[in-house]
Amino acid sequence: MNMPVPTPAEVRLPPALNFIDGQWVDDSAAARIEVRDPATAQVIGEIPCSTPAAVDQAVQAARRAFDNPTWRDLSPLARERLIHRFADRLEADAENIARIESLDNGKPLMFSSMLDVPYSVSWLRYFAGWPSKLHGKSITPAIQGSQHLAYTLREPVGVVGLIVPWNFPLVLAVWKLAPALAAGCTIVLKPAEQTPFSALRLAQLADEAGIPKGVFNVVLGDGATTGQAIVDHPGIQKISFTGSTPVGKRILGSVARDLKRVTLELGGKSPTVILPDADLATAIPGAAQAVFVNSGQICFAGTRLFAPRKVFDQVLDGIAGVGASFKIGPGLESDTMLGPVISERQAESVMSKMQAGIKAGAGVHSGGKRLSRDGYFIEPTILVTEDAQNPAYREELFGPVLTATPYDDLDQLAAMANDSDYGLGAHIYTRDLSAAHQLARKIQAGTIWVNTQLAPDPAIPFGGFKQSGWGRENGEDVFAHYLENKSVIVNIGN
Ligand code: TXE
Repeated sequence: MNMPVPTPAEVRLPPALNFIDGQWVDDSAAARIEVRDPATAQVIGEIPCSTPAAVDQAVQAARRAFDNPTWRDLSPLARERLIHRFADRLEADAENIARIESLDNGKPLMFSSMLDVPYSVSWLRYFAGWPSKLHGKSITPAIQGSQHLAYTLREPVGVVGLIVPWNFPLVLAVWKLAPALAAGCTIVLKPAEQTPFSALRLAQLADEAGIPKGVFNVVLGDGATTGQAIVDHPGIQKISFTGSTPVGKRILGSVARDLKRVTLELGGKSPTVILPDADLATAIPGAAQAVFVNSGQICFAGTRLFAPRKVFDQVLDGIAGVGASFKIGPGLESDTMLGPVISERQAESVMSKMQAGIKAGAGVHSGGKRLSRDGYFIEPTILVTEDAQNPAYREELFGPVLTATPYDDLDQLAAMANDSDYGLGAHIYTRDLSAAHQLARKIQAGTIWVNTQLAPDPAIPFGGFKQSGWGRENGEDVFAHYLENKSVIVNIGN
């Protein structure tokens, strides 16, 4: 598909400053971080590595906004209207913000404009419907019975710290802030230092939509200084983090100090399981998309493939063929299907983990190379191993790399799929509905996709088993993390 694409210089980036209390604010005490276009490695901006003082300024603004009657006492329907207006603004800005996302992250403009932005609008619209449906309950007390009237109130937790990674900078910011706004919380959001710009544009759009000043603040910076200052700030009541498992564990240790509420959406090593009866015309492109889209930088990417030995070569050749058909290039180039990975550090990490897997005995079916051009491009790659201890089989590579394993025994499949520290997602391909449901019950993962892939939805809970995280995003379940339940008990007896 041909679509008009701008040059990097034609993309209109928002100011590279913090957005606090509805104002652009610099942090003059902060060191600077360069932001690079991953397709060329050229510097496209410089952001502050905000200090704890700047984080405190944002937290104070968010607290004032939380206590302000213009936000606190907004009726549910008025809150809904405001979030819809925010969605309208985002929709109207779709082309601009998709360009920002593709320049900053490197992802194909086709995807940012057809997936990331429309998905983000849908998330806002879905959560815009919730404020008028968030009710407490009336409860008959078990001991006092009708002598006591008891009911629950659902109250926003307060100021929330939202920490977002670089693989879906816009989508993941909206996954977090849409339910936070619906619940009535106020926000300090830190985008990843590699991809700060779409979150800044989002804050501008929220302000234009009439979200009161101080409700949605963005603070720029790295993890160690700025992210940690958010996690440690006593004025923040809840942290929602998406990122690596080691940082998630570290955050858990930090929030223990003041028992902040926390949700963690961490790494994955999700299986794609092809059953012997599967329609390979569906399974092969599905498995390829599950691992190669977004250059493999998806937490629930299908990175471990299990296919029957009888059709193993056919499946692998098919997946490699789909990978080879994806045009590799900068996100801002027409027809690009596979962009770069996010950074030099990430490219080196993917390549060294791939090499470790090969050194430990994995065969290279296809790909395996970094492209010799500017930017951070890696070929779609398939490694083959039957050794579940191979590092490429066990570790999250977060690049366009599939580890494939043939199987003979159907009864071993669930155990093979579950042989991982992670449990974020799984894909099953089969025509046998009963086999699909049985396997879905046995696989330890937060989301199971059957005969489809990469299809998150705002109404469907998402999160991980095991070391893939704590808590659920999306759907009604997410409100457990943004609302406190308060019980009121009244003696109405004589
Ligand atoms: O992640 P980090 P990195 C995985 C993936 C990838 C690896 C490393 O395997 O290869 O992590 O990526 C902020 N307190 N995922 O190093 O460091 C940081 O500034 C508070 C999976 O980039 O976890 C950024 O905003 N915040 C994943 C965010 O955390 C801290 C998406 C993610 O960065 C912090 C990204 C701290 N101490 C990477 N340290 C997914 N689940 O989708 C860092 N941050």
